[in-house]
Amino acid sequence: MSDPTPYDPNNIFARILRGELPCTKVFEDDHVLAFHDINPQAPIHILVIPKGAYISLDDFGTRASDGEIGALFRALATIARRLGLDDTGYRFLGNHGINAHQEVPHFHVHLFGGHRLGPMLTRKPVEQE
Ligand code: DGP
Repeated sequence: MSDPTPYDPNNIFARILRGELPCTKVFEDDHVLAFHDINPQAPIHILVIPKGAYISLDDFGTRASDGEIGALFRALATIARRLGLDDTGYRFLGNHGINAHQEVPHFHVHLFGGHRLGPMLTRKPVEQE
């Protein structure tokens, strides 16, 4: 499913990018900003976002330049290494749309680490969905 609505320039991450809201920054380059999640779900929980206005991976993967896409993946690996997670292991995850419960409509990748992360997904019977 494509992103149904236009990019909202007043979403929380857009406001963080403009410096209107604070964040605890861990990484920044020309294309990427990364900061601690406000509600961490692991000892280390970082949000890695493009500086461009993209709603989700669907939008990013369609419209972003190769440079922006490459920068995001390189930043993920760089941040994980800087935080020492390359030794102990980590997980990166992105949500798109309703089924994945995406809350903030600016594309972001979650980076989790710092302890054993458990199974990738909780299994649930189809009839409960
Ligand atoms: P998602 O469900 O994938 O859209 O995740 C959104 C994440 O954003 C969620 O883990 C909480 C985080 N978050 C929401 N508001 C803020 C904020 O103002 N600051 C920071 N640092 N994180 C936020």
